[in-house]
Amino acid sequence: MEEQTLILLKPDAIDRRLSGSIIQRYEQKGLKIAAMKMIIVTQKMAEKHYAEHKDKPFFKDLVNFITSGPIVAMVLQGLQAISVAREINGATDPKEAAPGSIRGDMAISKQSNLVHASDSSNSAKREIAIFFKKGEILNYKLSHDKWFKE
Ligand code: 3AN
Repeated sequence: MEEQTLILLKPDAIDRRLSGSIIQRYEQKGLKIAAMKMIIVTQKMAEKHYAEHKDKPFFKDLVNFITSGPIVAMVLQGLQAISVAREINGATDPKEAAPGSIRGDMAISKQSNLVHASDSSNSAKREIAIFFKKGEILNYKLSHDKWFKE
């Protein structure tokens, strides 16, 4: 099934000049960029995005980190995009993330783990709406799309 998912390249990804290498991994797998922009996340957006973690001890650090510098937000689209993007990212704790995943290859700290990807279809809908207006998500075909079947 075609899905859309929200991806964030967190401030450490930009700071370490890794955005190109990270985006390449999603693209080369076969996910399509439906929307993309660079922004500085406001406190309000961060608290909304991480609402499910608001009672966790690391919530304040999480919000401080994601608002600490520019990020790249993207909507990626494709077959099973939600689970595929999370596989590409690797486990939340980069020390446990499989080699070959973004976190497995490029990160070591749980806080500074480079990327975010929505964890379910409900989260994807909710999170995409925090970062993008409807008109910013483009509906277009790539020449190979018609051959992409489950
Ligand atoms: P994921 O990003 O893999 O979906 P979540 O949703 O469990 O992980 O956690 C959201 C973010 O919170 C993670 N990306 C990570 O940066 C941070 N985080 C999760 N657990 C911890 C922790 N124990 N200590 C510090 N930061 C954490």
